[in-house]
Amino acid sequence: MSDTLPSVKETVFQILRNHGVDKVFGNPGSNELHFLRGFPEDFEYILCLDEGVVIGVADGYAQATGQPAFVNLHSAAGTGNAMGGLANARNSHSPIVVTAGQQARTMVYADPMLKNSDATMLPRPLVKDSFEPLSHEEVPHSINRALNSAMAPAKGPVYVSIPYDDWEKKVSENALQLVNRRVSHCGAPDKGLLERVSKQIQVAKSPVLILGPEVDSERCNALVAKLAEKLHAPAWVAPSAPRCPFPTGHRCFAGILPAGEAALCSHLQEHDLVIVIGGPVFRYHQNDPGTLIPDHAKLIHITSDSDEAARAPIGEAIVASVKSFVEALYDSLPPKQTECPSFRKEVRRNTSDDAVLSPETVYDVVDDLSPRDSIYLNEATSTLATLWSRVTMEYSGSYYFAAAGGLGFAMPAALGVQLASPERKVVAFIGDGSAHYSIAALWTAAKYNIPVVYVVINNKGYSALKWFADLFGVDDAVPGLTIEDVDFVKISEGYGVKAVKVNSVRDFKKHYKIALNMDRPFLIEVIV
Ligand code: TZD
Repeated sequence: MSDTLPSVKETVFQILRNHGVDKVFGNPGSNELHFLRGFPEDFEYILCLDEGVVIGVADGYAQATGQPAFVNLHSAAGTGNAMGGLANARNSHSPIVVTAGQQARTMVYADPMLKNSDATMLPRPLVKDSFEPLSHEEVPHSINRALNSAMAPAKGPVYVSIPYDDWEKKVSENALQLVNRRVSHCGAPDKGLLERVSKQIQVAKSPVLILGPEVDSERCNALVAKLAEKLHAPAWVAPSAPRCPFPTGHRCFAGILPAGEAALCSHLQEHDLVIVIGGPVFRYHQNDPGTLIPDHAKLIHITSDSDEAARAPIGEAIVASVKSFVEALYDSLPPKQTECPSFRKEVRRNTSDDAVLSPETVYDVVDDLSPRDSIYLNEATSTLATLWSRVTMEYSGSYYFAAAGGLGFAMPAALGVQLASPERKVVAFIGDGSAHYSIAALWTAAKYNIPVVYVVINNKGYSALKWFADLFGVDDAVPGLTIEDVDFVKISEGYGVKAVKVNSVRDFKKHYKIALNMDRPFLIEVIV
């Protein structure tokens, strides 16, 4: 019987097929070659030249599809290089299964080269869970468990370390049960709870919505826009936003909240009820001590993340499927008889050919020229607020930003997002500082011909840190904030991605138009 049983590897690929996985994002080493031998034809291996790039591409892919991305890294060293990316993936609730090759079971006693010591400890606390199977029999179980755990709310990365002499061994008959398992998640809102929350909202004089990334990952953007309209409530994007949960051209769009206690609270003064949907309460960045919400206001928090609910410092939290709960809530609310006011703030624009080339003009030109369903990633860190106030994002999955603030996300993640959404144009804004953390993503863009438009906004240094230095009142003689003499056109072309440098609005318009119509990656270095 055992002759007819499949190997660990065959069983694992069957489990992956059952979960809709058909890509492996990786960077190989000696511990992974047994896994890669005889790589199945219905899978694609996407080679990235650095593990930070691997995780970034997988993160973009997992977020844009909402499905698991499968990663294969090299032992402890590869995992180490991936840690910054894992911090982002954990915070963006990206369902990634990260596997890493372990040395052979028969040799680990000798502490050989490329042994991953304490493998399950290494990626913690940046993964939801981590396993190292105790026998080859347990490998398919661990992969199945990792896939299901990564997809369980709140989603997130899970790590599995696999000794390389396990792959060709036979599994037992019981392991075959794993290849067509399915785990589904659902939850109907509790009627009594819904009625109570609905009443609380109906008696509020001036409710306000604050929307987090889960609204976008659950594709509820249009639903929360209808909710804002029904409530006549302004809709703010929660601070430190990794995604765009609300159509920015909508009349209820109020903007993005600042990431400090006092500054955030100052925008809520007129409101007696704060409704936070699909995100933490709140993800601050600047240390700006103050009251959390106005004294006269109450807070209701709707999230699928029980940990997010547990650690919130204020208000009533409801742990539920955001989509089901908000749908039911919307239906429970009566319509108003008057017209919904507008909360949008218009900005002044000048995109004439001879205007000053600045982040503002770059985003205005981009907004004028890009297809309405374009997808943006931003890692030109001093321009985050500028993008939010100037670029229209109407659809779900229109924006991605490093959820833990770890640079090196956007350049590779743009590739994963583009692989997941070939029908939409993906544009990544990268600062001349951020570009270096995952620059090798350009090779993967060229190799697999992934037609992302990279716009490198070159202001010769770390502008966002200069802003922080001002905020902290630290001496402006802080070292290490300036970068000069880097030529991104040469670097990009060295990796195989055509590139151009522009110094004027006229040239930016010309090349951006060309880039939008290209079917291969392109990089525009904008000198501001
Ligand atoms: N290292 C990593 C991995 N993540 C970080 N967030 C930082 C360092 C610190 N950092 C920031 O938070 S913003 C920033 C740094 C170095 C400056 C990025 O410069 P840029 O963009 O050129 O990309 P701006 O627009 O000039 O700020």
